[in-house]
Amino acid sequence: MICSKKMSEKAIEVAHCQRKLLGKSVNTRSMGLNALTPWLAPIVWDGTYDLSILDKQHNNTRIGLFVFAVKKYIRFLQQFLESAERYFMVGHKVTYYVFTDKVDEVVKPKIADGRILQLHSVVADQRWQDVSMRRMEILTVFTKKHMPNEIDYLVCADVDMVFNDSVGVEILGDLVATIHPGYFFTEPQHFTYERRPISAAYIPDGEGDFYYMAAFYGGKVDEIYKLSMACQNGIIEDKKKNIEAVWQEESHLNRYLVYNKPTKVLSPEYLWDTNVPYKDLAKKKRFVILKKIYKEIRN
Ligand code: 4GW
Ligand code: MN
Repeated sequence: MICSKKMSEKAIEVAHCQRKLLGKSVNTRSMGLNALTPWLAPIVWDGTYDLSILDKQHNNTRIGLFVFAVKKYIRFLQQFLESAERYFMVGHKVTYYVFTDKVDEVVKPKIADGRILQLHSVVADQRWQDVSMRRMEILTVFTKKHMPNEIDYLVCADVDMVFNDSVGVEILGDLVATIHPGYFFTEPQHFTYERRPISAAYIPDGEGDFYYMAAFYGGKVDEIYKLSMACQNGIIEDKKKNIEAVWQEESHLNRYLVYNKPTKVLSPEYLWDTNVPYKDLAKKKRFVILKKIYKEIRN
């Protein structure tokens, strides 16, 4: 017992060193390779936690998975849900909150006991930027009205993704965000934050820790309420000025997270892009970005 515990500790150290070496070999920033942020939030990597302990702690936890599948993106939904049944919070109480303009066209997957699929109708905005940003508005409504009675934690995801390995309760925390796989080794001055002071999403040079991707984040329901309110208010302020942040709601999310530090950060294992050159960085590719053929998804 003692021996195997020692060995697993060693494995964490070795994996950590390997990541650090990889970072050095490409001569770039290595902050995200740590297992802790400078404000002492864990950065979740495979091997840094014991799921059997966490599963027991979350025995009664109810988890929501929020996703939009509007217009042509409905094509991704079936595979998304089927892969979530295989890998997302297996054994826990899960409610899927699916928003679509085509409720009748949804192919319902076989869902395990203790899991619920909620289908909700949402308007189909004309501009894709508005479809993507609409998610913040819907979040402000649902995290206030319905979700507080239904779930404890909410996880928000893009639909053009597939679960490819386990994603469990190790990702739960008050406020959780995932490092963008494309900006993993990037110095903060090169992050694609919104840099125009006129925008509500503005982040001045010298501020900010990570570039987070809006395709996977979550937290306690009341924390996501606060986050979505802040982002939605920023989006409205910008619209009044006839401007739009460079990466829409992702820019507002990043701004929020500079001043409201996440309590847990997910490594790129949780947002894996097969285009990323450092393949060895993540042993588990848990939630993978699908390659899109733009002429198939443009509305
Ligand atoms: C370009 O033609 C489009 S359409 C860009 C986004 C579109 C879109 C996005 C859409 O038509 N319907 C939709 O439901 N969405 C939702 O917004 C969906 O959940 C999607 O995953 C999310 C963000 O859009 P995206 O995945 O295309 O963004 P990136 O490229 O940053 O992953
Ligand atoms: Mn996406």
